[in-house]
Amino acid sequence: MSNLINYSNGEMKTSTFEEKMENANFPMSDKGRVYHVEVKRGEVANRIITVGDHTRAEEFAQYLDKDSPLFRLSSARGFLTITGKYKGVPISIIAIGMGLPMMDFFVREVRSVVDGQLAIIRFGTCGSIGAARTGSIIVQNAAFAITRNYNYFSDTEEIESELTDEKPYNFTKIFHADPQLYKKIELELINSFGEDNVFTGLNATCDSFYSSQGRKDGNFRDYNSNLISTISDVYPEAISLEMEAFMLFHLAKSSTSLPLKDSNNTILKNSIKAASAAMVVADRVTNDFISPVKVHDIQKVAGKAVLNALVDFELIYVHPDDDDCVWNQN
Ligand code: R1P
Repeated sequence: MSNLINYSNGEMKTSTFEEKMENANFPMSDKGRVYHVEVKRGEVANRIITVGDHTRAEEFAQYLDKDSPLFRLSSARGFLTITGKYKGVPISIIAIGMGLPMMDFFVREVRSVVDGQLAIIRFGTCGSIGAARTGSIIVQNAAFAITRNYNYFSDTEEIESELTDEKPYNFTKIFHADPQLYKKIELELINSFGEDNVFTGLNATCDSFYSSQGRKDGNFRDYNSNLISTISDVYPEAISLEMEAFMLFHLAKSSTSLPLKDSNNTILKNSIKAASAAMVVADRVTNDFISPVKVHDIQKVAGKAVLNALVDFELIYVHPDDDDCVWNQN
């Protein structure tokens, strides 16, 4: 690990909080570091795999080229950025923790420090509400969000739902993954796991692991006993539940052309290409939950598949590949 630049133990320790933050609108330090992910220009590649937990990020990072520098930055807010090369192509693996806001922090802050297009693949874990059993993989080619309708719970007394038009959970419209990117991932995963173990379909991103995924918890009034069947009524094609993919697809769809222009100065829309896949850890049909050993076995194979898909995905406009980039610093 001699080429490891470990900011946790090195000169950049707690850098963000020692650096003066400027611009309350979009806080950035005087050294160019963003407020929560703490990266600056040259520390993140245009091709990114994002995961929930740090262990998964480290497992995937084992596949990065051994003869290239490996950059690591662990932020005070729980983001872990690992940047190196895979098959000679710059790649970042970024662990973001859980939930919609963490995906929002990550996508916006990283977007602000990288020039050109971003290709972002999420590889996560999910629950299955369809035919996929634990240990199989779901390629999430589209997602909608289920959010708790907080107003519904404002009454301290029991709510008679018949007396109100409000519903306890809101469903958004569907947002889509980039078709080329998700098909590359699907192909790589099928090659690795076999056709019977890879499912492709619509995902529900929920703002709670518990209430808005229909889990029962007697300590709270959640009004969610019919939620899983409501999902099937509203979106019968939904096959998985997790907590981030919708925000990724939504922000990719909302991304502007900045900083993209083609050689004729034509403005190009949507600088972010996004896709998502997840291993099934919780089977909400049979109530089975995966073993930790199986999670690591699957991650090892899936990590390689996702990396292969990502380096094979063409990006026309990328960050200047100069000496300021961590993957060029020995
Ligand atoms: C909940 O246990 C977490 O696991 C899933 C959910 O989306 C949520 O973040 O994904 P990750 O394993 O990627 O975190």
